[in-house]
Amino acid sequence: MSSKNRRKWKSNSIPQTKQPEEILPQETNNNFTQIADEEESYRVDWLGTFEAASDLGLAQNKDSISESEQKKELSKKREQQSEILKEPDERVDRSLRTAKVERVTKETRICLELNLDGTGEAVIDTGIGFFDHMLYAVAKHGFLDLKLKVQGDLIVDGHHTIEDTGIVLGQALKEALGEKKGIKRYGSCLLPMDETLVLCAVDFCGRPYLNYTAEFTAERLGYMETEMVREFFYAISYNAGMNLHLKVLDGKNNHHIAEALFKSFAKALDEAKTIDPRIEGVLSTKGVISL
Ligand SMILES: [Mn+2]
Repeated sequence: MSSKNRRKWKSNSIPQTKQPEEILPQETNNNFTQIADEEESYRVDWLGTFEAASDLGLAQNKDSISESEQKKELSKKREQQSEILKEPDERVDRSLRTAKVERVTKETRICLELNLDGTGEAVIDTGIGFFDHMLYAVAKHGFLDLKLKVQGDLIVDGHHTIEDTGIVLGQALKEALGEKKGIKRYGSCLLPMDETLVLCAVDFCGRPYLNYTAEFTAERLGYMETEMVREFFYAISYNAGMNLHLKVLDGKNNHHIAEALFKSFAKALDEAKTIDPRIEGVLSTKGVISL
């Protein structure tokens, strides 16, 4: 667009001083004769651009044979690359990063099997429906294979069942991660769920820490007390030896808030546990992440 036309365009796009009826043409037919010279040159300017574009299209058609050959070559290369990526990395043996933890107390009896390099396949039965719903979300979005059976003293309440499940899942995470060689170590996620927005950041640094900011207006969700969400994450962070930050930035619906907390945790966890082939040994200037 020429500078003259740009000025014209600019002045036309600020119509505050004119009433709509003054701007709109009285007739809707394409009466070009009513258009001022300046407007005409503007149209011609753009027509020229369209012509140039179609010329380009014709030129591309002339080279269509070599272009299709190029495309073929590119898709062949991509295929080769995906074959290479299918080859198992020696550090990502999918049967290696697993753990099985059994824990029996007078309050709970827990059996948990975990595979960090899973597909999200899970069989979960804690006796608390809403808690199961949350843990299925963690397995799915964290790409964890999880088998979990909990028999807790639900006759008292859900406290021991949820807290002890957090302890066992934390222990399993720690065991499955082992020396943490090659893992990204840090992970974070900003997870939306309708009106709710939750931030989660984790570091598998070996040091336990929980920073949790969430408020619920409901006392319970199904048979799960909302105050137990914090207890669960506290137990995980202390038993896995991880920094865990969870912050509800926005939210109204209690179900959304809880679910977004668990899902953001799953996503952050998935990132942190992922093996990055660029990392030799552990990702730490100390050369070791405390266990
Ligand atoms: Mn839900």
